[in-house]
This record gives sequence, C-alpha cells and structure tokens, in this order.
Amino acid sequence: MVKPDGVQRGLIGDVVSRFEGRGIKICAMKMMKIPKELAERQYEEHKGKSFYDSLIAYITSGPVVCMVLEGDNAITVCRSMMGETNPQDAPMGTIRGDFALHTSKNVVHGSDSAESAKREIELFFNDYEIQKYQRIDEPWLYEGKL
Ligand SMILES: Nc1nc2c(ncn2[C@@H]2O[C@H](COP(=O)(O)OP(=O)(O)O)[C@@H](O)[C@H]2O)c(=O)[nH]1
Ligand SMILES: [Mg+2]
Repeated sequence: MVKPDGVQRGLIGDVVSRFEGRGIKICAMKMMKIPKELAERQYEEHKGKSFYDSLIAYITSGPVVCMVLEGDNAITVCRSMMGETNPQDAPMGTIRGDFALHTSKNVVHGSDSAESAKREIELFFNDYEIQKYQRIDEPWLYEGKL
C-alpha cells in the first residue's frame, strides 16, 4: 500500500515502478480513503500500543493506493524493497530509505507473512478485483522458464 503521505507527495508512480521493474506482478490496484473501521481491522495487531491512535489517524488521513502483488518470494522481496519500519534504519535504495525520515510517515505498508497477506487481501479486495494473468516477460524473469 502507498500510504497517504506517499500519495500526497507524488510517489505512487515511483513505488509502483520499482515493484514492476523488479518483476513483481500487479494483480490488483485501487485508490481509496480507508474508513476508520477498516483501518482498525488492518492494524488490529497494534491495538493498545502507544502509537496506535496516531497510526489510525495517519492511515485514514487521505487516499491510499492498495495493491495485490505477486512473485517468487514476493513478501520477503517486497519487504526488503520497502526497507525498515524506521526510515532512518532503511538503506538507500529502499523506498523508505530513499523517501522517508520518520516512522510515523514511512510511505508504504506491506504484509509481513503469508497469513497477514491473506488476511489483508481479504479485507481490502473482492475476488473479482484480483487478476490472474501472465506477464510477457515471465520467461525472462524466472529460472527454467525459457
Ligand atoms: N508514530 C509511530 N508510528 C509507528 C511506530 N511503530 C510503528 N509505527 C507505524 O505503524 C506501522 C505498522 O508498524 P509495523 O507493523 O511494526 O511496521 P511495518 O510492518 O514495517 O509497517 C508502521 O509502518 C508505522 O507507520 C512508532 O513507534 N511510532
Ligand atoms: Mg507491519
């Protein structure tokens, strides 16, 4: 997800382009302003933490762009492309390392496990919004496919 600060700062294209260029397939994409109830379900693991209220205020503060991304080891690959939660720990070349300064405005969200991906995809997308298709470059991305 491109978070509200990423949208406001004109970073949608850059974020999408990094994933696309890496070979990660975009299976779904939409812009929305997350209703508070949905934000609370998205971030239920953080309920009770000191930053929870400000996190809900942040993620509902403006439009976001939600995506379903697919690829070999996509969760690990995409999380490493995002960089650490605290952008000051994120190396240059990562999204947060290149575009953010503070944890409270760290530009992107990404699922951290297969279970959380499944849960979050079901929260944000209907089945008919998620596309199955082949990218024409797949034989040139994946080992043993030529
Ligand atoms: N203000 C503030 N926000 C935080 C803090 N820790 C996490 N967050 C926010 O909550 C989001 C979710 O936290 P977490 O799941 O730990 O990190 P992520 O999976 O890398 O996004 C982060 O991306 C930040 O936007 C904190 O200590 N302070
Ligand atoms: Mg997380």
